[in-house]
Amino acid sequence: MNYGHFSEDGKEYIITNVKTPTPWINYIYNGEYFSTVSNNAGGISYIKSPLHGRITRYRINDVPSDRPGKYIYVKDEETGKFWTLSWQPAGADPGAYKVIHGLGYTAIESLVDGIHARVTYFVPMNNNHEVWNVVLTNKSGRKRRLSITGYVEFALGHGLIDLINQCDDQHFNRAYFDKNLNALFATKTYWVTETNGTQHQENKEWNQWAFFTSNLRINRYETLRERFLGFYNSEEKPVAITEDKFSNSAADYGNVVGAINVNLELESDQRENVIFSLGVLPKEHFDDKKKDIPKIVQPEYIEFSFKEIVNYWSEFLGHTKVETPDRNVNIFMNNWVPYQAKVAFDVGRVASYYYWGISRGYGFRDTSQDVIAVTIAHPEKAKERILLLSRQMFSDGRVYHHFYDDGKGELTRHCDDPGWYILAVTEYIKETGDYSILKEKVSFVDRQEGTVLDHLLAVVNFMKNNLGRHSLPVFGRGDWNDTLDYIGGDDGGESVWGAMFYVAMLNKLIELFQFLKVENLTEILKLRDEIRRNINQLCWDGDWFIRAFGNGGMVIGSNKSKEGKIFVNTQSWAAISNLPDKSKIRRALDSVKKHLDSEYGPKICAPAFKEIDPNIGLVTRCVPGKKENGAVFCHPVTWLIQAECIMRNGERAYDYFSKLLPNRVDSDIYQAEPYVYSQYITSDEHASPGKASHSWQTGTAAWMYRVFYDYIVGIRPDYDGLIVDPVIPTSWNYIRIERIFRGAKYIIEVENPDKVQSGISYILVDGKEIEGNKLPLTDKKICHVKVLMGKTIETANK
Ligand code: IFM
Repeated sequence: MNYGHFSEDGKEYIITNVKTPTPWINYIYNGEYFSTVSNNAGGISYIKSPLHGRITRYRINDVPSDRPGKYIYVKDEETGKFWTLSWQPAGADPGAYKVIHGLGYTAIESLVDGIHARVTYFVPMNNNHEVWNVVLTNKSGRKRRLSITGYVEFALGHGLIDLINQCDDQHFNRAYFDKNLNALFATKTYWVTETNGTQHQENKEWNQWAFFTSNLRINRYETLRERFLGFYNSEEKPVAITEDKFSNSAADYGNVVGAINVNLELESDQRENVIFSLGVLPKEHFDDKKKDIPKIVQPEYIEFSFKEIVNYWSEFLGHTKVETPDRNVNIFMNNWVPYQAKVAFDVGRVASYYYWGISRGYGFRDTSQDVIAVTIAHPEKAKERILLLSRQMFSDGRVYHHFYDDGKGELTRHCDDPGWYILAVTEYIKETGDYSILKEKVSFVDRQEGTVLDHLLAVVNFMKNNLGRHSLPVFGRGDWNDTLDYIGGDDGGESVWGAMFYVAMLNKLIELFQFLKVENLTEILKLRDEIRRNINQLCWDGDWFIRAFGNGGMVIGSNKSKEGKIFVNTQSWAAISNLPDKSKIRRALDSVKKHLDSEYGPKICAPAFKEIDPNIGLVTRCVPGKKENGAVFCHPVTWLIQAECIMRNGERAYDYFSKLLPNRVDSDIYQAEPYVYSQYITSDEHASPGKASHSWQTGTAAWMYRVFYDYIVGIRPDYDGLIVDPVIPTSWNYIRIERIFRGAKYIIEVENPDKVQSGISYILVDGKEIEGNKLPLTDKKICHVKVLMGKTIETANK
């Protein structure tokens, strides 16, 4: 069934059938204040951290799902009929609603009982609150008297404690209404700042006051959930609405809510603005700041802040633009993929409909990879994140596998984590030319002094000290694949992907050091060459590379294995790590096509594990066809696409790329949002193939963004210029790219009259032919580039 479509300009996804198979959400935030909003107005709000700064509740995995949220009830004072401005929880006919998810905002339109409404949810750039901007138009042909109620359920503080210790936590909740400020306030006089559930009772209070206000005079209010909903009721029929019962009293205990009620009369065809605003003020500045609350619900401010947020996204997205013959691709690559990548970076992958933001903090590996989503447009943010990552590293190169904003982290033994730091730093420098970051001082966890360069060298040291029997990386508690967590039992086997990854990251570091003419690279070169040699000599299985060595010579990912015979990552990274034997790489990638590709895209491994193997790990305990056990895991598909581009196979790269486009599969099968990538798509080894899950917070977006621009249209940064190296399907006769790089906008027009997949005949920069395929750095603001694809120049295969 069709639930929606992109707007003409691709900047909005318009949901025309709000009964979507799962909540289809969007993120509205300013970097400190975050809010998720689904097509039915469900979602959470938090300040800075979904764990420690939870403002509102969201009932996890409850029924009905996707509740509560940011609800607005409208009641006709004469007839008593009421409804919500989102279909859930108390909407009329779903056909009366339309949802527009935009870049930085969500709007819900409805026409119920002759009242047209458009409520736009967004978070202003510079104030920590969310706006629910309602425009109501009376289309009923008669005068109407309406009662309008905004409603939220508060959590107030630590999200996990709110779930597991509500019985005691509720004794610290307070809420009251301030008539002068026309605002309801709520807080908690107790705050747990430990990351996990704990018995430790801290001697402090939540550092925020939540507020909920409106631009119209609030006549009635409610502060307790049981009083608003009624005890055996839900948000569908709150007694406060059905029976017009608001207690207008404060709460000093219990499940605290914010329900604020305003009245509005509308003549026929009259249009009016009702603004609700939910936000927080730090307690430290509460007395000073609270007097400004009435200002942030004034229509002029709302209009100004909305423009600001729209401009923010347009500036971010303006750094890369593409026009290909495929409109759908253009929509994703100009808007939704970089948008998703930035959201994942900002949210730190911790909060979504699937991830509740209460269990794990930032992942070191995920966070490092997310850096590549922002180096182009917001390099200062990338740098900030690199420095944050640096502080999670020990002087021997080990890093916290995940960490929290309170400075706590967990040390695990994943073999890959520290290596991703090299990716983040080198990509940042390539993009910006900011070599000074290498000298930036930043402490290790266990040592005060250190520079970013010291951290990079510590990673090399970690790699050197983490080699096992075959001089390949000791697996530890996993590599990129978290579910290969018991390979080799507790001692850890060896990761072949990890070996390729080490080689790839060492290559990046060597490239940087050689560019900087650093002397004496012998040690690093020796380490890289040794691992590379071992991969070549020990890990080739005949048609592909094996995945791992376990205990007692056990091999994982071999043709001789009963299950999990072939894994995608050890084939794609053979290319990415630039192994010398190209025929093996070609053959390995052909094996992927043959054994892993499917209707829904290439699978992570096959056949999926059906028998539990405690010597391999969690992957074998997962149902076949889901997650790491043989699903189409989208993140590694981006590397496969990169690998095919490296091997000059534009057709195949594009085929994989197209298969993963989120709106390709019928939504009744796919179920997740069709405008963003999901972590995985259930594969044909499961009874419900094609079902996507864990949308939004996946590394797929950052990588797909970069692999598309860097390797398919092929414009990628290098230390001294911009490489031009498109690898495209033969059906693309033309591409136009705009790319901002080191202060200049490169407008690049690529023609492909001979229908080749790769190769360049000539490149003209501002009318002059250049040698090679690297656009030089320029002082100009705009640089016009013409590229004719063909077969003359041997393009740099980096
Ligand atoms: O690589 C991991 C990631 O860090 C978290 N999600 C699952 C991926 C694969 O196991």
